[in-house]
Amino acid sequence: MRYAIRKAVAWTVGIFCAVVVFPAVAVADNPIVQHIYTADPAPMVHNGRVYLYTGHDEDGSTTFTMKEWRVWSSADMVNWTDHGSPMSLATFSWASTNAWAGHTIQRNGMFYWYVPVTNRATGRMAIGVGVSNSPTGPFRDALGRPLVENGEIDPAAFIDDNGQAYLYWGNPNLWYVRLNPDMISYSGSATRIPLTTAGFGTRTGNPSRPTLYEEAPWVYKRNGLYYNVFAAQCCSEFIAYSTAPGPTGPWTYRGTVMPTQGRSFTNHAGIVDYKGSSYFFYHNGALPGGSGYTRSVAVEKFAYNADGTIPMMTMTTSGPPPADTLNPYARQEAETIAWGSGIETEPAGEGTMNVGWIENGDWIKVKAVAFGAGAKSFTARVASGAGGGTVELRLGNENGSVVGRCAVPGTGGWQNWTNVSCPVSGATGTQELFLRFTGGSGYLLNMNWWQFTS
Ligand code: FUB
Repeated sequence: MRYAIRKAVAWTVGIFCAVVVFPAVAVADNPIVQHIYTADPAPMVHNGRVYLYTGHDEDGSTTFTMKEWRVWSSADMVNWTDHGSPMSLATFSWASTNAWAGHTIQRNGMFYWYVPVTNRATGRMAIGVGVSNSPTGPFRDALGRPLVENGEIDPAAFIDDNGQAYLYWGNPNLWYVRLNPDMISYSGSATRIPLTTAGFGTRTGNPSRPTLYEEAPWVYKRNGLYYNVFAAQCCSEFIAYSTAPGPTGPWTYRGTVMPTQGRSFTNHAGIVDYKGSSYFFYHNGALPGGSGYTRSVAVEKFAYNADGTIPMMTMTTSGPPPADTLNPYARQEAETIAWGSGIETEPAGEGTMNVGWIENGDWIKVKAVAFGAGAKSFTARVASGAGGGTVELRLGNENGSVVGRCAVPGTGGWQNWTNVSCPVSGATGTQELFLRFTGGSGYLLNMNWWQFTS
């Protein structure tokens, strides 16, 4: 996957150079993550950050091979921090396979992550719930058994203004239960939402499924109106939505949010408001090797129409503009990335994640870096079980002007961390910063975090 992505980036740059004759080109920022395949986005805003919960399509997956879930976060919608995998099939002792599309919600300082998995004992899909006191986990199995089980998938939780919480899920049906305030039990029984064509649109050519509703409900409330954004029709899916005056309906079909597009035959929606704008998350097969089973999460910024309807959106490779700037004078995780070429990540021995498997020519782009009057020096937390290398600090693109060069020595181990520093000159204003790694052959170094001084 690393080789393929690096080749694709080189191809992109080559094409741009040929067409617009610019020597330097900023690559696209969708999909959000480049070093692994991600699917089934579930964004959540908490304490000024967007947390993004995703599935993980394994490299080479040909049939939804998914073993873990992943967490990412951002303060600006363009640079995303990799928080690794705080929940996997192993979290649920009763689950066997299929770490599919989940949803995380916060209540009373706790975070509840509802996920569909196969129940080993029954062989059916069931909904489990992970719980943590942190949005980035680790999550533990709240119940030691499924919360609900009826062979259907794709849970989405919603807490109404009066405190009543609901869990929606389903394919081929659409179900809900009323969750209790503890969020891990419910009152009453699972109720089926009537799938009428007035409520969910008309599907042709499939008499057993007369409405467009397929799976992946995403339910929220805005200005007193309840929205259910869902994956429609199969296959390929598109994203559609319905609205209702209450959390359980009656629903009215409102049309398409995102038409069928891209190389994935599924799609999966998540919507949040953040720093004054609205954002629509989805997935496609946009990375090299991408397909319906090797998907990638992407995001678009949008504005509701004045009447509350959602405008139709198409997939872009550019993604949204930065919602904020990034402060280079605060410590930044190396795994906070707008676009990574050739790199991978792993849990760092001293905490958080680190960037690793760095080879000559690999690079990381960080967007909207607010240097202001100018940076004077750069410090990075690095390790190398080989001979080390150089971190080049470039502006604008990976071949852009060099404002600093930091030599990294061998440290005797890939998790033997040390700080290296170097002077910086010419880094002013708000820039796209590229950390470009150079050196000999093989893996050069790992990086845990970096920070400039002014
Ligand atoms: O990722 C596995 C399944 O594909 C999800 O549960 C569905 O929503 C579809 O995206």
